[in-house]
Amino acid sequence: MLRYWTAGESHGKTLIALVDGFPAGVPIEINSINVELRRRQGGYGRGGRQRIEADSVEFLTGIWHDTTLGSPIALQVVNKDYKLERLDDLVRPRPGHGDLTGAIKYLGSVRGILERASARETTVRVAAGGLAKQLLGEFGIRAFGYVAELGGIKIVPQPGTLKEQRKLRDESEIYSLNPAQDGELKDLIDRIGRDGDTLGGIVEVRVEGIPFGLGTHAQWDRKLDGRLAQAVMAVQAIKGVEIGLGFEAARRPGSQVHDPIHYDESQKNTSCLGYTRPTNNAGGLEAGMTNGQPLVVRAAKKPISTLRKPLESVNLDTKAPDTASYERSDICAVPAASVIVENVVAFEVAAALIDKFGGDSLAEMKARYELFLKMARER
Ligand code: EPS
Repeated sequence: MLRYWTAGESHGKTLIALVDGFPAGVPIEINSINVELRRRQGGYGRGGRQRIEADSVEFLTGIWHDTTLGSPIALQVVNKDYKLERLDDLVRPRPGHGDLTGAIKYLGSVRGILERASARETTVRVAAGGLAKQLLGEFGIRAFGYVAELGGIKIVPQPGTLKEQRKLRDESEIYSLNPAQDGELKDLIDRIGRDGDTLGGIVEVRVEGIPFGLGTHAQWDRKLDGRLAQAVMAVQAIKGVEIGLGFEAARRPGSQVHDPIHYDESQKNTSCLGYTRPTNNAGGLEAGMTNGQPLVVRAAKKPISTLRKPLESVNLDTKAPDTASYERSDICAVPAASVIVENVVAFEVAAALIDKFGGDSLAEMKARYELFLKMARER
């Protein structure tokens, strides 16, 4: 069973993830995880914090000669902007952040809540996902995230192969599949920023090369769609998760939702095992199991809740009406969310892969994976 926990505060000394259940024998290439971390820091609309940080991961345990041992992997990303001891408390909670709810629930300070509720914590979720992606890569599985909509503007994706689309996304400062729309979106972010406001958006993640049969129909807490929804919904500021057509499926008759099943012998050696589908409205999941089609997950991110032109709030000490506190923040972190959601999805897919093919060593997993494909083709 692959799982992880994180620890750390936004302006504390460090951020930590403890990854448990990762198989032995997986070669780890640290640079590609650092590339992910730097991508998470970027994208148009970020604030001053990212000019201070230069995130890079350090593995503390579980890896020897750049290869996993099968023992727990502790990793950390150190905060350059460590100043927690010097920061004051906030008395005017920000609507939308955890300030009010957390201070009441824990009978304590707002600072003590916001430091942990902050999306800075996603740094180590991306590092854990980056680790998981190295396992997925051994099976030809690739996760790819991008921004699909920003501030209510739909981005028209440019078609292409995964490689071509990756290039497009990496050219876009919005991390979208249409860099030609960057200008319009950057103008919108600038205008909203000048107004002291913030913007949200929708990110999409596609996972290709995923085999049949990850997840299960048999029990609610092991259905892969349920696990993905929890992992993605638990990313800071995410308010909605869709798989495949998502909410749109509810608006159409069944004949325009379900993906017909065909068989094409020439595709027998691809992840669909020959069972082609002219559409992928199910987003690669039927009855909680992968169906050999690409997985498609979408997430809605609300705008950042720290507004330079603050909303109404109250002073927690006097209970008098006031405006919410403002601290340095981002105008838009939707591009970063596409990196974060890509990596949390990758982690859940890796966990499901281990559930199906065993998690002691990569060599055993590969042998069982090949055996399963052979048996499934003969089914
Ligand atoms: C965040 C507030 C800002 C963001 C932060 C999330 O941090 P700071 O208060 O240091 O300016 O930049 O996100 C990150 C630091 C990050 O690395 O993503 C918040 O309050 O949630």
